[in-house]
Amino acid sequence: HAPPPPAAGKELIAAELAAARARSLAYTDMEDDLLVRQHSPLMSPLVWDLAHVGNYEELWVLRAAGGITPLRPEIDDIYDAFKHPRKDRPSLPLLGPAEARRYISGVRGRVLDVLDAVDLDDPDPLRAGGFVFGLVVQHEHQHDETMLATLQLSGEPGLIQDGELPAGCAQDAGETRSGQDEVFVPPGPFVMGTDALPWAYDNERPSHLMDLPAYWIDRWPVSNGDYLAFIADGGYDDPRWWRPEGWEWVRQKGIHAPLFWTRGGAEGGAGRRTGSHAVHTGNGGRHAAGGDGWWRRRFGRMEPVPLDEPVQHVSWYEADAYARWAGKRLPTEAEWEKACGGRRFPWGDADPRPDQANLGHRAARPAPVGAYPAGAGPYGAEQMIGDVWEWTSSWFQPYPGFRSFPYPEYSEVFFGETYRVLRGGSWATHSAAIRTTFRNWDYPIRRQIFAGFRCARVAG
Ligand code: AVJ
Ligand code: FE
Repeated sequence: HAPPPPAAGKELIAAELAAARARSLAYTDMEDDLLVRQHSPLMSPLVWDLAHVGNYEELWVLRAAGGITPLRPEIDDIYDAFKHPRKDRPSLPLLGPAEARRYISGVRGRVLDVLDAVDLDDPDPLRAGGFVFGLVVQHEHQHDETMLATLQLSGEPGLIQDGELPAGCAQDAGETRSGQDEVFVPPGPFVMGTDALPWAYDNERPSHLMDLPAYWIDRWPVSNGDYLAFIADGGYDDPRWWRPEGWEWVRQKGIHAPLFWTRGGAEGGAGRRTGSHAVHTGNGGRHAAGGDGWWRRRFGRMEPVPLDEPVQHVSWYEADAYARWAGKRLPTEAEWEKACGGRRFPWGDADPRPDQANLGHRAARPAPVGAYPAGAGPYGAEQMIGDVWEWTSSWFQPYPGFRSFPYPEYSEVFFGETYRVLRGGSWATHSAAIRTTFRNWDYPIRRQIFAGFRCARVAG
């Protein structure tokens, strides 16, 4: 198995804490009304996420690791995700935006004092290798990605900066890939999960041997162009491709395309339906090949669907149906992980370079399919990390020998046949919160997350 990267030093930890906080503050730099409003019953008001990340730091770094007397124990209940479902959070006595910012910055000052004083070689598992700091850094980035999904759902324009993909992104503008290429993964065992990565979550442990038969896996995520072929072929109207419960769901909800897509162009239904929120823009000519009559709303702006991007905002049911239509199936999470070669990242253990993966919200969208040949894994699969989360066929279940740490509500209470596993991170995922062993999960009907998929099939 790959050697562990050196345990994070204090300067690196402080820089990661600062980067996560800069991001949370940037995503909440808007009028109070937009922060306290609930944009969707699926999501918290943004001001809940903001204070929740501070409360989580207070619980884990200050109280659990630092032994510090509680600062604001009376607000613990409000920010306990298990006590109040998201739809109920607007009616809680939440800290207002200014108070939330003051609270989290006060907590953060003390967190830096704990970091100063801590011994990173302390065998206590909360402190060893800076685990508890990794816990809160990753937690904040996960909530930052959730905040982005909330802002995308809101339809509000002008709140999210749309940067350019870096020059390292290899695909020339306008080139469109059609169809799918596959890579072969030979039979044999591989080490799934990790014991070595210091910031890995309990659900990634322990590492264990998995022996898989040979299989093919798509070289790239399924693109919008690929997905349009499924739509054009009547994929949403043919029960042959769907799980019974998925079929019932698309019928009942009238679903016929990914979330945020609409047919009929700038003057069509989309603009009217989103009312004053819709601002029709071009996209710098980059997506001249896009459209096919389909438009999408992205952070409050309408644009033609770019055919060359990985499809996103599809549910597990849609991914599963597409795969069956294509004569394939979704990969298991073991197949997905083995295709990355048993390393921290598909290319090795080094941090992602800008020419290897689209991570960390450089641009507010996935990069075109084929943009990252330098990020390929040992079997040739590309864009495993970044761009879009990838649905797998697997339920979120514990690995053999799983032990809950540091608390059962991170992973353990979600195990079972309720949530499907997603892998690889999206354009909105920070590099500190992703690796080939990282496991995300959600309900199979969820579409607001930045999720797409690739297909696989058995060899022979
Ligand atoms: C791992 C993304 C499913 O957001 O529900 C945040 C992460 N856990 N706070 C979620 C999480 C506690 C979790 N996911
Ligand atoms: Fe949380």
